[in-house]
Amino acid sequence: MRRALIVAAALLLAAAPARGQTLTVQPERGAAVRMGAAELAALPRRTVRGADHGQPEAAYEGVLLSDLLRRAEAPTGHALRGPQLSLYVVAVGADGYRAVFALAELDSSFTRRAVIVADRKDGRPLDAREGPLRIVVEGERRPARWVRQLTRIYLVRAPEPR
Ligand SMILES: Nc1nc2c(c(=O)[nH]1)N[C@H]1C(S)=C(S)[C@@H](COP(=O)(O)O)O[C@H]1N2
Ligand SMILES: [Mo]
Repeated sequence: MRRALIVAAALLLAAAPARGQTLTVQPERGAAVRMGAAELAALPRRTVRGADHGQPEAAYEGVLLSDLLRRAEAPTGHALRGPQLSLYVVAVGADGYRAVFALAELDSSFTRRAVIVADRKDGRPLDAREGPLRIVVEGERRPARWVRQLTRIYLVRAPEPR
């Protein structure tokens, strides 16, 4: 019995993807979409230069957050209009840290500034404190929304004011 339990636990661990390699994207409605290394690898790459607190400027590389959201049915480009402008995104780190972006802030039809989910810094994978995934915002003066150890993305609709 005990042996069977140990074997079962070992099998479960072996089947689990490497921790942190998956990102959960929760659409406004419906089931969450899990994105692993394969899904990320299929998207176009972008590089954003920026500096963390007291650090020299670095080249962060990854995929556009809006490309991930599009895969979770978020409206982009021409479809991001009217009532859809009340949508916002909550980026969550493994420690529960959260930062909010309006969906329009992430869309290349609204802004020139790329917001990426980075997996590399100066050509190397992000270290365990920063990654494996981190939000990086082009042109942002402070890195406070650069969520480290990014695990979840929520798409949320702002409530109607009362
Ligand atoms: N997951 C997570 N990401 C985070 C934070 C955090 O506490 N947890 N702090 C933010 C803030 S306030 C800053 S300034 C930058 C750099 O934080 P650091 O100096 O702790 O690396 O990361 C941002 N991303
Ligand atoms: Mo900060």
